[in-house]
Amino acid sequence: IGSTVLGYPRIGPDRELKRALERYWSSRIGEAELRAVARELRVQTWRSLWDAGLDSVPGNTFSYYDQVLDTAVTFGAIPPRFAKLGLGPLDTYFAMARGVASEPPLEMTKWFDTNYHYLVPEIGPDTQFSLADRTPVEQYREAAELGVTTRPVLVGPLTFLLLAKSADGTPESFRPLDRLDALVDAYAELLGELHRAGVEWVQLDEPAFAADRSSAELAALRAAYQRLGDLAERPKLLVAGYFGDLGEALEVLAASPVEAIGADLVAGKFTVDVLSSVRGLSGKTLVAGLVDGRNVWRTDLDRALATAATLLGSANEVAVSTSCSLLHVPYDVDAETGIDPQVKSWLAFAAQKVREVVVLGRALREGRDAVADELAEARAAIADRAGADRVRNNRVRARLQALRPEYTQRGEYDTRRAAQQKALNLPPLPTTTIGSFPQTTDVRKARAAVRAGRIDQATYRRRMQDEIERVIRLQEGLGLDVLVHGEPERNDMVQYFAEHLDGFASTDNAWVQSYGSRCVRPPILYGDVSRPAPITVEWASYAQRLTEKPVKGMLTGPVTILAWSFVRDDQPPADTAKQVALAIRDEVADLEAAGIRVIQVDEPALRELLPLRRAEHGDYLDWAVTSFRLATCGVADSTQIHTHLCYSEFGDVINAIVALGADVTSIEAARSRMEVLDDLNAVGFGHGVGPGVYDIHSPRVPDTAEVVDLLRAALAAVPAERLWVNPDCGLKTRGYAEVEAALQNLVAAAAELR
Ligand code: THG
Ligand code: ZN
Repeated sequence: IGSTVLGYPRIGPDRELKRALERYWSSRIGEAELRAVARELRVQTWRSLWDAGLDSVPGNTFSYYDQVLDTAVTFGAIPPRFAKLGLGPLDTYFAMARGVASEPPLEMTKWFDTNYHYLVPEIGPDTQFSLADRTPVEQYREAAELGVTTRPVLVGPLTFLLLAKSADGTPESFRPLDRLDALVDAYAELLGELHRAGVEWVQLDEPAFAADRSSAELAALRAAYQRLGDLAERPKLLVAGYFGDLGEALEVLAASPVEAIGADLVAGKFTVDVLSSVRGLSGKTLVAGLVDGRNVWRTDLDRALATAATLLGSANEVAVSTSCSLLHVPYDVDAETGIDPQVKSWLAFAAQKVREVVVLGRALREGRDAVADELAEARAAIADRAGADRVRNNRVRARLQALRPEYTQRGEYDTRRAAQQKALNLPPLPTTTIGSFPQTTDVRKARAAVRAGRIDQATYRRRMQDEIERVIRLQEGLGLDVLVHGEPERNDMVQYFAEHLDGFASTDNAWVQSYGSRCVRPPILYGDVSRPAPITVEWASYAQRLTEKPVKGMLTGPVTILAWSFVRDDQPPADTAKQVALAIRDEVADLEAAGIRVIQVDEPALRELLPLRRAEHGDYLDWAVTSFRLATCGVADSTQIHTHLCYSEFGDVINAIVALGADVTSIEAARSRMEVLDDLNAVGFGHGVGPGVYDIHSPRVPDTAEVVDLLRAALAAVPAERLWVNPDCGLKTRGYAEVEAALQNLVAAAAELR
């Protein structure tokens, strides 16, 4: 295999695929035009990987929406509710991804602990697996015609079934994994066709084994790869497990007939140490994931080579690769013109990482002298970063050293409650919103104009103030109790803070696919974090001056800021989180001093960063909770701290939610009929709670009776003194018409129950 990468971005260096998809969905272009854009992106990717000098180029890495959905379609796992629509193949595919008027889409959820989201296959006892689509074979041929030999990449059968859910109406005891034999038959058929098409290597991705797995699941892994390995006519198999240590699965794979194993040596902290003692590996190729596929830093090539050297005896061949697919990083550092040149020189995006892999491969094969210049350049960049002034801020470090236990302690909840009630004088069942109001075209235009220098700061400030005033008057008119300023000045809840904190760099073109056609531009957290000046105080106090009602200050929490950024790899994330927490703590203190009596610190990503291995949960939750408390515990008893969490399935973090200690926690609950309240009760949660009473992810307006109904359900679990009334998330992506109607009904429902 030599040198390779496990996968590549596909949205396009300029988000060409995003634009083509959105034009296709709105009928502005036809299928042929969309397919032409897709083909051009594939051709570009193959050419650039081939020209860069990779020994093995991954194939089938393109997807119109999602690779898990592709796998479902390849093997015919199309739920009957989509098959019966009678659409062509491409529109059936998009119906599964996005839904149609009559059918909701497949559920979407996070791809392991990344910021990518996949579509959850629905598998039942009757799902008929077959080789229903031959895209992997066709794309192999397409690349071959251009003179590029590719290694088709597929989601492996175990990971596919472990990520799937049971189709509605299947027996309680049914698990998608029960269908492994039937699915493996279909994989066997595909491997046969690929072999006949001339494919030498196929890559099967099994990241599901970087998480804790039962012995039954490990046995299933063994059986499946024995079965595929025993096929008489097949390509050679590379099984790649990434996002952590494979643990026992590594031994299972090493004992199987597959020819190569991909191991993540970046996220897999123990893998290097165990590789030499794994039996069965000596006859195989080890695809060593030495270049971080999930972060944006240049690789320390000397260290990577030293690691590779220790592996040489453990396998028949040591190939060099990325730790995982490069899907999770942006395309090209060279597309950034706004980043400080010094910081820029420390970065490697997908294109640069491909070159690093090639250099490592040549160093291993031809010796270091063959790539002496490249190694020297990398060494200089690594040294420059390690010694750079801009990375270290001694004041921040001293502050972190001097943390005392009382920084994360507050008064007793009952005392706080009484003080807050006195300060705020809220009615029972207080009503509020999560923070953001719809972003109008005017607001977006004003933000773009000030960035481009077309309007000056004073004009921009007046436009934002007008918008804030409009939103405050709207909330007063609706009769809400705790108001918000609406966040017109913010693009994204993480990007906004990153732009105002030292230690972060913002990018212009560094887009990463989040799901389907949607992308994010994570900021780059490169140095010690500090807050040069107050960030939100001006907006919040302007809003507060407009009204007698309390206005809630709105901040993003340290864990979420880390989760949605590229973070530094030169210190533990716990230290980085605490630095961010101190910056937020200062902002909280300034808001309080400016007369803001309710402050919300959002942590929608608390669940997202949870490690894949249970053994690591404790450590993570410990620093996550400490960081949140560090940010929020510096206030008087009379200041009310809120937090917002975006999901309702938080079984693994429920104790941490209690430990955050916020006075009021708003959570998603409408879709689960308030069941989360019972879960919170079960762990002794006794603070204020605002279970979302309507789902903002849909344009539907709930009527008053429906909200009353949900609130009655909530009152069965939570006493009226602790219950808040709010939607289940921010309103940024909605339109004013539906938001006004929904909030009117929400306020009416609270009034009725009062
Ligand atoms: N902010 C950040 N990261 C996130 C989320 C966020 N990661 C997880 C989750 N939320 C992902 N969800 C979305 C939802 C919408 C979009 C992206 C991720 C989206 N993006 C615009 C697009 O692709 O057109 C671009 C937005 C922009 O211009 O900045 O709609 O909330 N940081
Ligand atoms: Zn939310």
